[in-house]
Amino acid sequence: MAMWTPKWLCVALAAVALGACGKKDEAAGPAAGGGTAATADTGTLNVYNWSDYIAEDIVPNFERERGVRVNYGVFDSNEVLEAKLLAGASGFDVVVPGLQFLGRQVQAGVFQPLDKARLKNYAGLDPELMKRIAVQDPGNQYAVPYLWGTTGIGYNVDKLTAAFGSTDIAGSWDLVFKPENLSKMKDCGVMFLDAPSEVIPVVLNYLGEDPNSTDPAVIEKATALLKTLRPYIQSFHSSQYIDALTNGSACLVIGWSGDVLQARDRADESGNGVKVAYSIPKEGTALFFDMLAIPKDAKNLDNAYAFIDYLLRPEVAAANSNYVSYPNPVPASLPMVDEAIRNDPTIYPPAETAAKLFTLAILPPEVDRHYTRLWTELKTGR
Ligand code: N2P
Repeated sequence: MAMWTPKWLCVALAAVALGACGKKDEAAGPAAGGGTAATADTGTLNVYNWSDYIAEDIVPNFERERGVRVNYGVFDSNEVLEAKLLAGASGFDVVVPGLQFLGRQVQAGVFQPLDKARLKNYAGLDPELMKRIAVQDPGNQYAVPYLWGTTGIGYNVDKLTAAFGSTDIAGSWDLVFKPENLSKMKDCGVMFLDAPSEVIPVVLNYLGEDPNSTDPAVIEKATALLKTLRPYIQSFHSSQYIDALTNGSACLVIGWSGDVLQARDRADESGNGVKVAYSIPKEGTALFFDMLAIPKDAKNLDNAYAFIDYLLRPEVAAANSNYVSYPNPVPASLPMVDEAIRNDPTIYPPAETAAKLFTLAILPPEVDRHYTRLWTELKTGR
């Protein structure tokens, strides 16, 4: 099997669990039993996934092949998904939390263990990646990876050049986190992800702190900095920035890699002359893994497994990566992934960039509450 998982992934995940890389996965046990009882699927499947996160023909193709109707809902934040899952009876059969959120939701009893015997494409998942993911989902019991990526800077090439003479400054978080720089972009539209769970760690990392610190005094250093930037931030939103970058109504965002690249592609295709680019700043940033999981009370288990298995087919995974510009976890898909994507260092970061990427840790509830309070204060300008 072609090994595509770069060594740096080990470095990134080792940041949250030292020693996990390169060792036998001691936490891995036998495949978890997900219950083999017959299910009474209703001929439907209820999927709740991130917006702008699937190639447009995947769901219709699956519906045709399987003869089911898919109710496909979208969200744009882990926080929103988590609120629904923790409230219970979500009605979803397949959901896609970020790994660190999944870890906490597993502890809260939200998911059923996956019966890997029902996923014939499970063996095609990259074993190195799975070992690394097992740091937060021991034994890979509850989820399989869907897609992954980074949190970085999206920008309008011409507006940035007009303000700074070149786009070089996009190589550093200084562009966003120094008020004197951000203020120069205010008039053309600055948007931040509405995701405290990612933006706060990214700021802490920029400040030279542990991005996963649980120390309230350390965490408040990040929000103190963010408050100095607040006058220059037009809005906080985790999906509208794609359109805003595309049509030129935003010129600088903290956003997710594939989303910014989709904006770039949409602008190119529209011929509107807007040039969008994405940067992974040199100080490093967060690496995320979004995970496919089945809630405990899912009603359409057979369809849920069939859908997850479908997504793991190499040709489907490749089509997905080609469309959304996020890497997938199926090595056999790689030859079918467009060269422009495979060779894009902002999608598949080279080792020196990757060494600076960090993984987000599972936050204890009290830290999460602190994040939420600080974030509300920031957004409301208190
Ligand atoms: C898709 C964003 C998914 C990446 N629009 C964040 N987990």
